[in-house]
Amino acid sequence: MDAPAGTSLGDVTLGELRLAARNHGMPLEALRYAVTPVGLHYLLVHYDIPAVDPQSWRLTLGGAVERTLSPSLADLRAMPAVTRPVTLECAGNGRALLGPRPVSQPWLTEAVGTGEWTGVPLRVLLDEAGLRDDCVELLFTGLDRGLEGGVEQNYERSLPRPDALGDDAILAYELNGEPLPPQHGAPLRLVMAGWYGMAHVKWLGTITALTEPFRGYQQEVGYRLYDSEGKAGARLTRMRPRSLTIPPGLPDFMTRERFLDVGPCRLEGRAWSGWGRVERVEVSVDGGCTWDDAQLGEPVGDRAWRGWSYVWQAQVPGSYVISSRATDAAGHTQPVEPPWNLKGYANNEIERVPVTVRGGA
Ligand SMILES: Nc1nc2c(c(=O)[nH]1)N[C@H]1C(S)=C(S)[C@@H](COP(=O)(O)O)O[C@H]1N2
Ligand SMILES: [Mo]
Repeated sequence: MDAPAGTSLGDVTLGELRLAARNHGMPLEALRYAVTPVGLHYLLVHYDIPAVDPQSWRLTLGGAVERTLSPSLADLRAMPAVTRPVTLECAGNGRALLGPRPVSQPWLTEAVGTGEWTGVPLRVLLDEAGLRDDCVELLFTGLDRGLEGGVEQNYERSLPRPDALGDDAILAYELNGEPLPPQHGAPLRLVMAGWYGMAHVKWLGTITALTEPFRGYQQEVGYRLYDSEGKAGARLTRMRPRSLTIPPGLPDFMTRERFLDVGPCRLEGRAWSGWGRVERVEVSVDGGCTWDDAQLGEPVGDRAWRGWSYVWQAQVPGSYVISSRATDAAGHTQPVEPPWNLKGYANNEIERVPVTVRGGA
């Protein structure tokens, strides 16, 4: 079979390994924490972490506004603040499970985490600057710079005006009660609760009110679902539903296969969706042939994951595949067959956790 350009049917390449060694996932056992400890939160950095001096740093908010603003970090900290637990997932999560494999950061399923973000609602700052009537989008430009697809660029993305003015947009300067660490966007990042990771621009330098839609790389080329002819289609916005299980039992060092003993096994996990509250999680222990409802916990927040649990009576030694499947309030659920697309985005296929149940002592 011929794989499309930019994909691979073989082993992970050195280029993918280089990215994977820089950008780590959340070890899935960390699903046990309602709020992910900072060092366990997944990490994705397109270029380099920029050197930013928080003392001299200022945010510039300009373009189609009545007043250009350039607040310091102290100015922003003096403004009204909100704190919100938000589940963040990379749009490329699940990419390496696709065949052929789109060659980029080779995520399996662990590009997720839930942070407690503190900052100024973006609307507060936009109101202070006064958006002109002809402003249609807000552009968020990071201080990090690199080359991608042959284009030298700062990482930057825009939001439509109504989304930027909504409750989900926060200019965050703290994560889990501490100043942002360098890798997560210090001193200031955008948090766009419910949206895939690419929208949450880190290391903010400028915000520009635009009178025309932004046509830069991360909007036009990146973060779109490509059709079979390789034409860029829909832009990615909110996260599709996904449920993951805390890996049960003991892992094998190299294969990561799980080993359990015969008897009751309490399965636990967390599920989220950017389209609404998770209303249902089902569990299967036979590779998706039969499903049972899990018990749901309270969501950690209105834009954060929700815990679930299920007691499995593992009575017969042998091989099993554990799966869980989330359904959200909007009726979206998870597919068995991954929705293949050229850049490997939004693959929320149902997880498969192979386990071996061992008999007697
Ligand atoms: N400035 C900047 N912002 C960025 C990125 C980046 O490379 N540069 N990566 C984006 C992507 S693709 C993701 S998934 C999230 C990751 O956020 P985290 O590293 O804090 O988990 O940040 C987004 N914001
Ligand atoms: Mo991402």
